[in-house]
Amino acid sequence: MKIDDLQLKIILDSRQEKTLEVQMASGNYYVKSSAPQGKSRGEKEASFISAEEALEKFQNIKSGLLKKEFSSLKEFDNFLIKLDGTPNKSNLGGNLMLVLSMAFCRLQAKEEKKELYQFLREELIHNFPLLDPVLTDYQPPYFFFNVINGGKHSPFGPNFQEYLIVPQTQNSEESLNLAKIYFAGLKSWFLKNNYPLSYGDEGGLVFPEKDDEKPLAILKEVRKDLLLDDKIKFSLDAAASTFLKKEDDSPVDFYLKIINNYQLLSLEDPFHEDDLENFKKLKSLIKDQCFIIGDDLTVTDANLIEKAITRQAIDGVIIKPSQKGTITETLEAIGLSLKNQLKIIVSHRSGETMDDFIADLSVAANAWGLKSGNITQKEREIKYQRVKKINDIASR
Ligand code: 2PG
Ligand code: MG
Repeated sequence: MKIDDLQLKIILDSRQEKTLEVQMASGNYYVKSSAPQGKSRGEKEASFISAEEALEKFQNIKSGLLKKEFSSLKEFDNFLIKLDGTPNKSNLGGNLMLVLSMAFCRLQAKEEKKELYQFLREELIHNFPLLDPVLTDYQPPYFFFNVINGGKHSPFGPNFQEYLIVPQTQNSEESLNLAKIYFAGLKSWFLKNNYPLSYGDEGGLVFPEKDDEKPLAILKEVRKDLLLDDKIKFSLDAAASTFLKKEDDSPVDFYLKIINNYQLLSLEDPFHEDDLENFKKLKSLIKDQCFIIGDDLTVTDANLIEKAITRQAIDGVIIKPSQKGTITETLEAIGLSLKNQLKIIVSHRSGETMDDFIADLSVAANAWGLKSGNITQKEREIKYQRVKKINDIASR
């Protein structure tokens, strides 16, 4: 494929911070992609450069990209990786490389007259032929809605970053309806108990007290009042690197208590990202009672995921293209995870845009989950809605 036109501009994300949008055209086709940005970033994520710096870098590489003919996504991404020439993408910036890589996928899918999720599924199978017999149908992900924001995503409150509800249905419409009903119930509880309604970065409520367990007790009470005990489960992203050091005493017993008391479905990043030993310890103590998920621990990197698998430290991984910087490498991380029967949760970032690429990615990978914040923000709801639309297309 030959790119005929390529533009980069600065737009604002859901936090009103500057981020990147690429416009790419080939023949009759034209696409747009934009980059999300995280606040609780893993140490080993691809580098991130400022929007202004990205504009400058872009001007240097633009003519090279317009001159060349690319036969595949892999060739395009490898070209970018070579141009960057660093192990962590600190030259071109993971965010600049990602918008280009996502736009190329969208354009190639259009050229091949495929939906984006179909194109991504085929890329995955092409690179991992072993997955061909596994990825035969489309199974929509469970939605992980963030209803209380803490940690770095909130001005004050608990250390834990995300209190999530997971409706126990893969029917997107039903899941969205349950989220609406539940969140209305949670807001009523806040008002009744004289807590103000204010919102964190991902559209969930801010809980004003520095207490990690109380939000879970509230979630449980609301669920019971709404008679939804058998329809909704809870998950947690502790994002522990933001408040625990590797050498700190690890709160294993506290986690055992809350996993048990609230029957948590999954627990993401319970320890510091360098503390693989405690991931392993907790996992061995809880068996399959609750799934342990790596995010800052694994940063969508095939090597780090492999290491965590070897040490039996995780049951699943968060997949965020923005942690890695190209879609080819993101698909490598997904392929390896699927091959090893890890659960996959495809995830947004705390600073989001109207790009719904991750929805297609979650369907392409038959991901177990899609984590896209709360439906109170349009940048987050659009991803859940896209999965719903894909289900309609796929079932036609
Ligand atoms: C996370 C993410 C998204 P951030 O830790 O899972 O929820 O947060 O984008 O701020 O890194
Ligand atoms: Mg996380």
